[in-house]
Amino acid sequence: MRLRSSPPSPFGRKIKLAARHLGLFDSIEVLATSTEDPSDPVRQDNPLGKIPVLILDNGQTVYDSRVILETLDHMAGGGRIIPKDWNARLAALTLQALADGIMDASILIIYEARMRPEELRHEPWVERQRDKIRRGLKALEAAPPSLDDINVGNLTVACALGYLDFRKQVDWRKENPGLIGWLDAFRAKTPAYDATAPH
Ligand SMILES: N[C@@H](CCC(=O)N[C@@H](CS)C(=O)NCC(=O)O)C(=O)O
Repeated sequence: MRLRSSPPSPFGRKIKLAARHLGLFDSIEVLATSTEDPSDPVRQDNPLGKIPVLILDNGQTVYDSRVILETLDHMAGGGRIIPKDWNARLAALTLQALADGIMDASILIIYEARMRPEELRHEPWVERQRDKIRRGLKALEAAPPSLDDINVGNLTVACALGYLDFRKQVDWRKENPGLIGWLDAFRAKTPAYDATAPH
């Protein structure tokens, strides 16, 4: 299989982390991708021009990160990172949605600075995105996710915190110190976390 991604992408990291955790990473070739280059083939594989995209051995393209994680879980036998039990599944998928939302808001802050000319930047809109991140982190700090099993929920939370460490949209270590121990415990349990750090 081939994975279109880029080293800083937190959504791409979800896939690399899960693939390593599931023992599938050796069967994936990572293709360096630029979403900003109009000639990059990613736009043929995903009309939205977003990464990650997984290209299966039969040529089928799979996106977005949630669907790719579903695919990897299926390939690994099912029930490995997406619980089979309905209540546990709902909790893990909802947690993933929250952490994905934190990453979406974090990326929009970066794009505001990177894509928009300075005179068109709108600070209240950036602050609105920061508020989403802060509310999400507060909810996570109030009820840190279980680490009994690595699943799509807690691995996405770890990727979101890692992205904030990398780009520093908010200083979560200062504002949400209750999550520091949580991330340390996740890292200790999941060596693939450090191996997939953004750069
Ligand atoms: N919902 C998507 C979000 C993916 C996403 O936002 N990827 C970013 C890079 S981390 C991207 O491709 N941005 C380029 C663009 O929005 O044009 C997923 O879960 O895969």
